[in-house]
Amino acid sequence: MGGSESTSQTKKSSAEFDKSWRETPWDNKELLEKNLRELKLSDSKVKYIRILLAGEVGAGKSSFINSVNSAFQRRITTEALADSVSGTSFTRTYRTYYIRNGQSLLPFVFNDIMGLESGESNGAHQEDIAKALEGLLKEGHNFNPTDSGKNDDCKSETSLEDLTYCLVYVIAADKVSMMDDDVFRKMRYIRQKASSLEIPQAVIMTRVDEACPLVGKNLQKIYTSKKIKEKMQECSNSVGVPMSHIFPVKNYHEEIDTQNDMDVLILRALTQIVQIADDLLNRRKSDSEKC
Ligand SMILES: Nc1nc2c(ncn2[C@@H]2O[C@H](COP(=O)(O)OP(=O)(O)OP(=O)(O)O)[C@@H](O)[C@H]2O)c(=O)[nH]1
Ligand SMILES: [Mg+2]
Repeated sequence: MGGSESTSQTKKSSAEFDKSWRETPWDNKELLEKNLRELKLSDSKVKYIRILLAGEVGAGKSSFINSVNSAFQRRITTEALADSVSGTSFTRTYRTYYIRNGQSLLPFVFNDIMGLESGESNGAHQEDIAKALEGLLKEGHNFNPTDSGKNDDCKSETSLEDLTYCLVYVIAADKVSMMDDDVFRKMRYIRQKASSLEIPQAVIMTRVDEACPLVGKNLQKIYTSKKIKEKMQECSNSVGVPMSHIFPVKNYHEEIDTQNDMDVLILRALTQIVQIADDLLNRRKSDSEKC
């Protein structure tokens, strides 16, 4: 064996696993997309299930919604505005994002809320997020931390579509180690609230290209990169969500065309999240039938 070959093998063994530890259908984007386009919810009375995205300022919440939309429209879309300089939260109002499927809409929607920041009077107020989980927050609610909880921004009645069916924490892989204790404290509060409402939770881990140069060059190395697994474990420990519910993605941020590997990770993550959300819809349906 030549010297350079053995050096490259040693390098590989230190940064990469020999085999991918999670199977990924890189050649099957069309099937992932088709299954989502044809998805039928387990309760036909419900038009769509709501997925709530929460996370630190600049974690990539708006970019994830744009990325999902781009994957379905097969072109880059930027409806949920994303900020290029993350300081304070760019998203300030509570808004529902629908994904178009030809002439109709897909049966899942997203809400992107203002980012969590450290300090009581900064970022989205945890009480507002708790209200969003219960489906009580009105469309267009302004997340101004100083006047949060205004009752005129709350609904007195909710429909099945207003409820949240999955809470997704969006965490940037390259920033998870530096996340502020205050942000974790806010997340824990939201987590407790979600658990008391039996709302399932998942993590979208963004910016994998920034966290691991190997993955930055080739996204198919996502599940062979030791660094990415380490970051996923960090997310799992920090927010208390099991590894099986942590989905690493690379969001569209500088691309001008959609790309197969990015779409596969995004659609795969979405498939799992929608399934988790639909399980709750099914449980709620069975419970209401028992009453
Ligand atoms: N390299 C890279 N950059 C990303 C990725 N996802 C998001 N970004 C960038 O990160 C920055 C913040 O993204 P946003 O989507 O605005 O974050 P947000 O969570 O909505 O932030 P707030 O609305 O301010 O709370 C933007 O400059 C994005 O382009 C990713 O996967 N990789
Ligand atoms: Mg945003």
